[in-house]
Amino acid sequence: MITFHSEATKLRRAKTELNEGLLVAPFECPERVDLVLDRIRATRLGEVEAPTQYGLEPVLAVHDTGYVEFLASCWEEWKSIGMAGEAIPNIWPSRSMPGARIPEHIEGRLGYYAQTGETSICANTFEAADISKDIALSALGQTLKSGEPSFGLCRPPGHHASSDQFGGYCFFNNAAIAADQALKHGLSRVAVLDIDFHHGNGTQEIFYRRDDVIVVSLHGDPLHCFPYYLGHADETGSGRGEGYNVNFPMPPGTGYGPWSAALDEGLARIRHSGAELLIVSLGVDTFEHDPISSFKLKSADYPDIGRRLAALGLPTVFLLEGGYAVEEIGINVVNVLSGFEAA
Ligand code: SP5
Ligand code: ZN
Repeated sequence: MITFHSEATKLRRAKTELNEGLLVAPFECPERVDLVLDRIRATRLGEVEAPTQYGLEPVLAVHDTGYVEFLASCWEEWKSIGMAGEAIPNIWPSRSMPGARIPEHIEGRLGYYAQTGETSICANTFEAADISKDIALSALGQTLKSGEPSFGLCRPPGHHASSDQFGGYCFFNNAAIAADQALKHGLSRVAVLDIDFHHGNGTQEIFYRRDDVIVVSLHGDPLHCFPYYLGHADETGSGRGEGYNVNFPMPPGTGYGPWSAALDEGLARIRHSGAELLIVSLGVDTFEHDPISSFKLKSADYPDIGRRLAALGLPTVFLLEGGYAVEEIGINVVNVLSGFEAA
């Protein structure tokens, strides 16, 4: 399987994440990329190629223009007024002050375009997000051309990013951008299967009213798990999108037995949807020792995930999302990919 990778994803090197009331070193760090890449090379999974540049048009097809302009200029503006640390949002248009107008001050704009407070914007955040989406589109291009599976070693991840908000370490929604471009290349239906521990709220929001992309997500129950406010089973899509959003929330502590049963149900939904391409939002923060998540999957479970995905028989693009348990992230990601190839 060909992997698409760029060292430029490591240009974003945030120093701070708000976690448990403290500013800590971010879980979503550049070293994650090296751990996955090292394992790809050690196992000889396949070639590693540089991405092609696709520009901003595919981004603007799923994200709001004001949001993209904000991401492009946020860090320079934040610095220019002498802010001491990284750009960390601390106020939002919340339920009691929904405020339709976009503020001019960068602090107000930062909150307007933010979902969450743990993710800071620092130097090269926009550049890394831009490369991450190029990696996703390069993987898509390869799979559309060859019919063979491909892997985009995306960083930063994408699935929490909605049409006009960043959060959960995500800025551009790589899977959504790829799904949308696949349709523009002539496919009539695409499936996004999100197996990251966290609900893919951004992907859900982007496609909620559409029937050309079926979005299936397996995740920690939002009553107990980040992102808390979206991802329930009764969110099934709206308008012509009704029936094309499928959520499988599961309680903290869920192990591979019930998780893989939900996976099979999700795969059946994708099969019946008539999707012609599968995009997998591949997070491995379902791992038992992940530092911020609470499922109990073991490294030995991941090849079986790959085998089950392969049984769908669709052209498949894997895009990296979360997974934070250092060492094992490489093993678990490559276990999925090699399980897929061995099937
Ligand atoms: C792409 C992705 O996986 N993003 C996840 C972002 C989650 N960020 C906030 C997590 C808060 C978890 N708090 C639980 C603390 C357990 N010690
Ligand atoms: Zn996650």
